[in-house]
Amino acid sequence: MRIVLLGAPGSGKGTQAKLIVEQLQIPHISTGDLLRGAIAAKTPLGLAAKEVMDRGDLVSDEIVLGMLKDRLSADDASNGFILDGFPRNVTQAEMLEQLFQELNLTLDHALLIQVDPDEVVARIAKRAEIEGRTDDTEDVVRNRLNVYNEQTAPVAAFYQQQGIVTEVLGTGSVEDVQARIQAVLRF
Ligand code: B4P
Repeated sequence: MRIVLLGAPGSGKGTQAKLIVEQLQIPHISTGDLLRGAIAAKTPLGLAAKEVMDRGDLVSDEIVLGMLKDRLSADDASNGFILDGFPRNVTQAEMLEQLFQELNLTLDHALLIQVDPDEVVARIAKRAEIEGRTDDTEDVVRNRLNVYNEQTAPVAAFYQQQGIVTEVLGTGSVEDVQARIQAVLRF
């Protein structure tokens, strides 16, 4: 099964993706995690991405797509995968569609996790205390929300035209959200 997870920063995409992969035994491919890995390894790509991520802006489409192409070609992705954090804008959605055509793949589900902006800010403030991510400060989170509304929200409309979007309420406990997703994916 090939799934795209959409939702605002802090909507629970990463949290839910980890639970879905346990059930479906397919890899969790998070562009945020791939970028943070490149930053930790201090690669040239990571150094370029860090500055952009620390502002809460989006890293260039070319960098992210290059990373993703390599990851999707790995053996463990041959039976499906969950894409978490990609596509982040309509250009990336179009690039992904082209990549799928080249690889002869189809997308089965686009899940849109819906959470209020106030809840998102509160969740990320809590994560900031625990993990200290440099893009989790309040100002940067507000910018990330603006970027989401301007650039990522239209991606849902893109997939809506293909009839593969399901909206899932992202509030309540992690288990509540998981149960809603399970009902959609039927596992
Ligand atoms: P991401 O790593 O994708 O970060 P995110 O949007 O904050 O999502 P995350 O997965 O961390 O949050 P989650 O909802 O799981 O992106 C970071 C940056 O990388 C971007 O700003 C951008 O610069 C760059 N980037 C990534 N992909 C890109 C792309 N394709 N193109 C360009 N740039 C890109 O969890 C949030 C918190 O909520 C957690 O602490 C969790 O414990 C908590 N939580 C989850 N579910 C909950 C629930 N039900 N109740 C209460 N708390 C909950």
